[in-house]
Amino acid sequence: MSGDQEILNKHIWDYDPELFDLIKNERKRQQTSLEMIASENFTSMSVIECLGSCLTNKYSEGLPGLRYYGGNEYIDQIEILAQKRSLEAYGLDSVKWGVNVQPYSGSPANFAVYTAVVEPHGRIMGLDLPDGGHLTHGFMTNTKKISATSIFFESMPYKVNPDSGFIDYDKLAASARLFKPKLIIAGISCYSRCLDYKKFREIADENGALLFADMSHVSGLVAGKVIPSPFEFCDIVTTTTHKTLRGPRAGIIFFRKGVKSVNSKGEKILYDFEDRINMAVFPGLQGGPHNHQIAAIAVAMKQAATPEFQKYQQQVVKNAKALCKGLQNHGYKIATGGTDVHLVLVDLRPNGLSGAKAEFILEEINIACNKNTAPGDISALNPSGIRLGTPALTTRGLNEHDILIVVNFIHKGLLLAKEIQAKSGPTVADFKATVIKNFKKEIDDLKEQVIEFSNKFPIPGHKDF
Ligand code: DSN
Repeated sequence: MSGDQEILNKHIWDYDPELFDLIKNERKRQQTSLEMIASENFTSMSVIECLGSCLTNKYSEGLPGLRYYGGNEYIDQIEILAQKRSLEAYGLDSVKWGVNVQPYSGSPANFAVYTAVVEPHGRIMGLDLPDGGHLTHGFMTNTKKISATSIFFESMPYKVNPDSGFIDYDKLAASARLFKPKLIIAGISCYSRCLDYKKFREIADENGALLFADMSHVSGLVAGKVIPSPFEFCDIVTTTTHKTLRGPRAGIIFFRKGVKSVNSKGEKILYDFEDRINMAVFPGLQGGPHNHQIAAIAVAMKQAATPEFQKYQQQVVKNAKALCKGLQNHGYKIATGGTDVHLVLVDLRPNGLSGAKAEFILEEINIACNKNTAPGDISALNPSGIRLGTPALTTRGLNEHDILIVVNFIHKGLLLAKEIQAKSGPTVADFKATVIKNFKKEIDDLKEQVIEFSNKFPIPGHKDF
C-alpha cells in the first residue's frame, strides 16, 4: 500500500491520537455531566452511523430525479425516503404538503423561507430574542441589526407580558394592524408554553400575512403528539432535527402545496410555495446537500413514528413538570409559573443572582445549562435567568424521581453561588476568581456527587465516539 493509501485507511485512533483524545474527552464530559441545555439531546447509534458513512462523499445538487451530477441513483432513494418519512412522522398528506430536507440546519432553513416568500426588505414579525424568540426571527438592537434576517428584511418584534411571561397576543394583533407584515413567525427558543397557533392564524389573516411556524424546539413533542401541532394553521413550518426530535444536526422545511384553501374570513387562497422554497434552498442559498445528514433525517423520522418515541416525549414533558415543581418547592420563580413543554425558565432576580453566575457555578459542578433573559430583561448580555431542559436527560433514562435529585444538585449549586457572591466583588470575573480561590473543596464535593449520579445513566452511541 502506498503511503497515501495507508493514511486513507487508518482509524482515527491510530492516525490522529491527539484529536481522538479530544473526542474521547468530550464523550467523557457528556457521560459525566448532566446536560440540561434545552436545545441539546443525545442522538441514536443509527443516526451517528449515517453521519459517519460514505454518503458524505457525494455531490447531488438539485432534487431527486433532477440532479446536476451523475451517480445519484441511491442518493435519490435516500432523499425520497427522508421526505416520505418526514411527512409521515407528522401525519401530513403528500398531496397537500411538501418538504425540503436539504437545509444544513435551522438558521439556513429559516433564511430560505424568508428568501422564498418575502421580497427583500419585506416585513416580518417574530417573538423578540430577549422574550424567548430566536436570532433568525429578526433580532436587532437599538444600534445594530444583529441577524441577517433584520439586515435583509424589516423586522418588528412582538413581546411577552413582562409580569406574566406569556405572549401578549393582543399587543401582537395591534402591532400587526399597524405594521402590516408579510409574514408572522410563530416560534420560540425559550418559552415554556404551547403556542396558540389558531390565534396566530387569525392575526395573520386579518392582515393578509403568511403564517410560518419555526417548531425547532418542540418538533419532537409535536411528532410524539404531546403538544398541539402547528400544521393545521400554518402555511410553512421549519424545524431543526437535533433538538427534541433527537436526529442529526440539520434542518427541514414543510410547505403547503399548490392547493386552494380558505382562510378564516372565507377568502380563497392559492398556496404555491413549492418551487419558491425549493429554489431558495438550492441554488438560492446552498450548494450540494449533505447526504449523510439527509440519511440521518430518514432514520430519525422512522424513530419519531414509533410508540417508543411517543413514550419518550411524554416523559420529557413529565420530567420538565417535575423539574419546575421541584424548583418552585425550593422557592424559585419560574417564568409563566410553569411549563407545558421540555423546558423551564428560572427567573433569578428574586434570588439576587445573575444568569451568568448561575450558569458558571452549575458548569463547575458538571450541570450544563445556559444563561437566558427573563421576561422584562432588556439586555441579552446580562440576563437574569437560566434555561433548563429535560430532553437529553430523558434520553438517558431519567424519570421524575431522578429529576428531583437533579433539582437538589441545582439548588445546592445555587445556594453555594449566593454564598460565594456574598464574599466576592460584584462582577462575574470577581465571582469566578473567588470560586477558584476559596471554594474549590465545596465545588469538588458537589461535582463528585453529580458525576457519581450521572454515571448511572449511560449515553447512547459508540463507546468511544
Ligand atoms: N441555539 C439554539 C438554542 O439553544 O435554542 C437555537 O438555535
